[in-house]
Amino acid sequence: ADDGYRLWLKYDLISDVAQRNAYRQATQYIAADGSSAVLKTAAAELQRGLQGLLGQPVPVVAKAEAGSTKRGILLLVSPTANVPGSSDASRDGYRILTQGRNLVVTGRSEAGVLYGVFALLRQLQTRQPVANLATASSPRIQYRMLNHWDNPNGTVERGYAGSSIWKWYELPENLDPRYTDYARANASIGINGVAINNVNASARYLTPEYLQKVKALAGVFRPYGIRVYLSVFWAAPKVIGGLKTSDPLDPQVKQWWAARTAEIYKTIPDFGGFLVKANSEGEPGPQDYGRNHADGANMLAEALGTHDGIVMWRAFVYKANSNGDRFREAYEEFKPLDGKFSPKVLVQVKNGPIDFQAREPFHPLFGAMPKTPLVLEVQITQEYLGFATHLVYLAPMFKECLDSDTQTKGAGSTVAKVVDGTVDQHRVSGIAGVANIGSDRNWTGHPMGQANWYAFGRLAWDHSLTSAGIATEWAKMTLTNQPAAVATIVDVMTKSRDIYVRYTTPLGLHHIMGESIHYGPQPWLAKAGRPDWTSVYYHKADSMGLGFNRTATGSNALALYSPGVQAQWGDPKTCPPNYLLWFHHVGWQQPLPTGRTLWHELVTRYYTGADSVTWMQQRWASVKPAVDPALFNDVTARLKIQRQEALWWRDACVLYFQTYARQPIPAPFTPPT
Ligand code: GCW
Repeated sequence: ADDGYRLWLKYDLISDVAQRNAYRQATQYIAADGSSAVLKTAAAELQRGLQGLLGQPVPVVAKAEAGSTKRGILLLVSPTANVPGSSDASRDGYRILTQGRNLVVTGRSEAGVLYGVFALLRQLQTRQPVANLATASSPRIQYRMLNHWDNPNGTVERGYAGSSIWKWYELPENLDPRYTDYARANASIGINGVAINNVNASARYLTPEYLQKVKALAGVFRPYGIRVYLSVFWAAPKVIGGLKTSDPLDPQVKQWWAARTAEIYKTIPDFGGFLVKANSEGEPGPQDYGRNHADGANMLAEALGTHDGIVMWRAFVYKANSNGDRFREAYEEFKPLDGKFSPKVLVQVKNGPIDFQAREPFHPLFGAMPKTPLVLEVQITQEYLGFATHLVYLAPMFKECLDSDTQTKGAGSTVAKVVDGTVDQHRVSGIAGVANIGSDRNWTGHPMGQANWYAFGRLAWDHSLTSAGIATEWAKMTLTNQPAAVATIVDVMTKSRDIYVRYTTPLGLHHIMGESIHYGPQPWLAKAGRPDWTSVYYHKADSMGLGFNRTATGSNALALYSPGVQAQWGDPKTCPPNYLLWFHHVGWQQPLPTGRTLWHELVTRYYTGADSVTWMQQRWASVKPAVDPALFNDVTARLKIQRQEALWWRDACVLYFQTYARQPIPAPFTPPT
């Protein structure tokens, strides 16, 4: 039985003999010209993949054999390799082409060749031809990051797949082989940086003891083209440095960080840099000393000095006891700082303005800070999307944000193009995904959650890929190559996110989930640690209607967007129904573009959403003969829970909102008496 450990890098023997033979003929040896660690990794991975897929050993040699009649794969690093693009990111690009009897995999860097090797293996894994191959690709984004929210004690904040995979108490002596498999998986999808610890950070990672552990991990990742980053605790100078302050403008504090950074680079010469959550949700930060985010970020940038490292400063902030609209807060704190950040600083912005909800409009900071490179942060772990229990394929959600048109530099200034730097001509660009990885044997708890890790990497590389295309690749590599089953699985996957939204938060409802655990429905939550942690703050249900008025007659958060976006979303008649209650308080009897009243539409979505889970169960049942039995049973069982919980969400929300709407549940959803 398949335990899911190998992810999408299965390399099982191709059963179709004709196909296998065709591949075998084209891959008789590997020539790796060079001795760098990354190139060696590339050759070894190719050898391993071919051995598995084709069932025969493939030798690795140093040079193509002149005059040989064999057909080989040549791995070639060349500064002039003809890969698309000329940006820094394109250093990671690759080209695969047929040259005479050989296949050449080339890139301007070793990492480029490594990515080319994985692309070539993917051709075989998805049963694409390799004869006359001519394909090339470069990443559009330079820093393609996973963020782990892992703690020193082995827990994972918002992690649903077991504990942390980092065994701090065994490091640096013991290197769990899993670290290597983790690096392989990341490299296979182009991820080149990992922040290994929680943004609610412990200062401990900056101690000499922990730096040795981090160094050991960095050593495992380096041959895979992956650099290590650390989340830092702002008050570290006080907590572990013995200073009286952590004021970024204090000379001693500056000196402390500079010394720490020098020590880090002595230990880890290719250290990637710092990720910072400051003055957010109780974390300390420069504002504690009357300084702003730029003061803090620039001080760290200065500490990095001439080292090739960056600061990713998070914009996920909202003030305690805010009486305004939390939607506006990051914008209000950060927009005035545009132009004030050092060139080594990137500001990391969540996809939406609140907090990783199942559907959010794009964050208004995208396009609003033209002088600052913005990193897009998305959440791969399903904090608000059913943990590791609900099947929700996230590529459509990531794409929805990436494809949103900010219109800040005319039509087509999409979030993707803001982030990849093309809209505002930035040299550096980044994207980060909060990992869903844990110690579970299959890494992600839900077997289908692997697809979200995979899809994040693929979109970080190329945001123009389609959700269905990525799902197809993943399903073939991970589950089955049987065409009808692949089509069914891809259909279920691509519809799953919309289905989840329908049975939990349709029409732009948001933040009505269970208190603090963030699981299940709790729309009635009226009292919590802060008003903007309640549900009623967000849905504003009353006898008149439902939804948060963010137009000029309300919080006016809409004014943060460009005029074109405001015009469309500001009018409930033209606002897409999916965002309606994000921006409008709509009367229960108000007719929507769908032809139904708000109440009727709301109920319709909750019911059809929950029923669609039954559809998912049926579709999944039909692929039984095509997928591994253990994996099939696992997904089947989780779908059963998902159906039960969809009913829980539906009934909780419909009955709660009914107490305000005071309307009967419309046919055909009327429960039998
Ligand atoms: O979504 C929220 C989570 C917090 C998290 C925070 C953040 C790391 O509930 O657990 O803290 O976002 O992104 O900083």
